Amino acid sequence: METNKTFTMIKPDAVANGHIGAILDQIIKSGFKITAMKYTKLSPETAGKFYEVHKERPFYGELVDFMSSGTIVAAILEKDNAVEDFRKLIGATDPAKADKGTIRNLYAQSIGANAVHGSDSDENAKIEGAFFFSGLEKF
Ligand code: FUP
Repeated sequence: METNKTFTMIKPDAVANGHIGAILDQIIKSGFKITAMKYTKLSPETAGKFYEVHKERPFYGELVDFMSSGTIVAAILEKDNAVEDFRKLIGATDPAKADKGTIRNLYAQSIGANAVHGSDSDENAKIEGAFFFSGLEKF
């Protein structure tokens, strides 16, 4: 299993609040290389499919509504130890608990509108990357 790739989304709150540039800058300055990127809006069906693993969770409906409420930026990132290092860079799911200087500490609104997604395992990085990007030589 490759350990040098992860998948991220800049979520609708951070896009709407004008933080795309600052977040990408922080990602690049932290040593990640962007190897694919897409600026798009998810339909409720697509957002529902992406978050299917959370289907039974009480927040699933809200999560799907939120993720399909506005533009997002999806990207594949490369770096040694990408999944773990990126989870450190974004901070805890709940921005109130995210370490100072992390992306969620700086830009997230709430546990739901939490600015960015980062894959939680190499296996999920592969699945999530393929969900948005296919047929590319790199992947
Ligand atoms: P994370 O891996 O940090 O994105 O967090 P989870 O996989 O636990 O949750 C996925 C997404 O569900 C979060 F980004 C936001 C949303 N969520 C809620 O809205 N409420 C919760 O209590 C937990 C997660």
